[in-house]
This record gives sequence, structure tokens and C-alpha cells, in this order.
Amino acid sequence: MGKLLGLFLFLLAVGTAILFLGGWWWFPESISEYGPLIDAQFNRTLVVVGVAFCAAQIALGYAIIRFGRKGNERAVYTHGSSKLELTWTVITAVVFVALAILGQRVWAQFHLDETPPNAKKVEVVAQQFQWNFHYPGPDGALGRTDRKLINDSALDFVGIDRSDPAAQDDAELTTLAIPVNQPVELTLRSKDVIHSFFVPALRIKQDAVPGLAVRMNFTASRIGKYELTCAELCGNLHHNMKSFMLVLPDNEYNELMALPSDDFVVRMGELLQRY
Ligand SMILES: [Cu+2]
Repeated sequence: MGKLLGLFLFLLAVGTAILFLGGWWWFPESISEYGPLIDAQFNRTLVVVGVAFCAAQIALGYAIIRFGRKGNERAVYTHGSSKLELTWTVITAVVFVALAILGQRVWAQFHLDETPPNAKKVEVVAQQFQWNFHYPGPDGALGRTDRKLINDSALDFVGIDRSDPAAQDDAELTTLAIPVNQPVELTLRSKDVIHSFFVPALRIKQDAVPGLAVRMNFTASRIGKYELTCAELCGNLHHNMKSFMLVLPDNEYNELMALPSDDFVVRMGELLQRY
């Protein structure tokens, strides 16, 4: 029995390593400037924990076979070895601190870099259980919003104040549309609980926290329709909180943004079908 269990642990370690190295189920293509850096950090971490996992399972299997009930040797009782304890604690600490330092650069770039002044701005308002996107319209300026003006029956989930001149041409919708190869700035808010804006293709996952306006910027480099979802368990219909991000060629994006808000909604529906 002990030998069988030991053998199973060997096979588990080797099988897991093969599945990861084969890369048959892997990430979607990456389309943002953070993608390659995040993926590199992920791979580094995976190698470190992969080596630790395989070493631990193989050592465990070895111990079971050698010291099991029918094994040739008896285990010896020991109080442990301070020298060994110290050695692997220091090695673990060094490896983890080094990983954290390597990941620091992309973290800082994403969170601390200034948004380029020409970035296209969109406000993102998360709620149970949908994403709302508030677009500035042809004037490029986001109008004032007021939570008292939120009117679900009129499909205004954001509360756009139409008396503000900048808000006259604003539009809101549950789909995100952005231009390709141009910087975009999103401001994330939440109306109720913590949600998390997650577009796997961008390698961006950012919490939307009630009471905070979280800014983030990125540039999408490939035209297409990408999944956008909530990555924070936010209630009983959390699984329904998904949408799409459309990355459009310049001409289509500019045409869309120039439309009055009713036509904007219709055109977005057409684009969603087409992509
Ligand atoms: Cu959510």
C-alpha cells in the first residue's frame, strides 16, 4: 500500500508538470502593454512553485516508500534541526522577496504612471449585477453625474445630470467600446459592493470599491471583441455580471462616438453582432 501511494505521488508530480509544460490550456492572447510583463511574472512564479511542488511530492513519495510500514528502515524520532529550518526559511524568504521585486515594475507602471493627456475617457459604474459605461459623447467631456438622478426605469443607471452642458451628448451602455492603439483611461466606481473589472485579454483586474474612484489606463493593440467580467464574488447573480469590450478601428470608433445617444445604442448593438 505504501509503495503504491509513493508511486501515485511520483506520478502526480510528473503528470502535473507535463500538463503545465505542454501548455494545452493557456491564457488568451494578450492585447495590452502590461500583457507580456504580467505573463513573464506569472511564468516566473509558476516555475518557482512548480519546482517546489514537484520536489515536495517526490520527497513525500520517497519517504513513504522508504519508511512505510513494510519499508526496510524505521523512521527515527527527532526534535528537528535548527540548521535545516533556518536554511529553508531563508531560501524561501529570498525567493519570495525576489519574485515580489521582479513584479514591482509592472505593478508600479499600471498603478502609478500618469495617464497620457489624449487618453479616451470612460467612466465605469459597477452594480449588482451589471457593468455600466458612461461615455463623454462627441464633445469628449464627461458630464456631471448625481446618484439622486439614477433612474433604472429610464435605463439611466449612472445618474447623468442633463442640465450640465457637458452631459447633453453623453451616452451610457452596458458594453465598453474603445479605439485600437490609443490610450484609454477608465475611472472605476461601484454603487453597492466591491466588484472587480477583469478583461483577461488585457491582463487587467482591478477592484471597483464603493466610495472610491479608481483610475487606470491602458492601450489595447488588437481589434476585436473581448470578454469582460466581474472577478469578485459580489452576490447571488455574480455569474451574470459579464459584458464585452470592443476594440474598434479608428474610423468606426470615431463614427460611433459622434452619434447622438439613441443611435449610439443601436450602433453598438450592430457592432456587437459583427465582431
Ligand atoms: Cu460584481
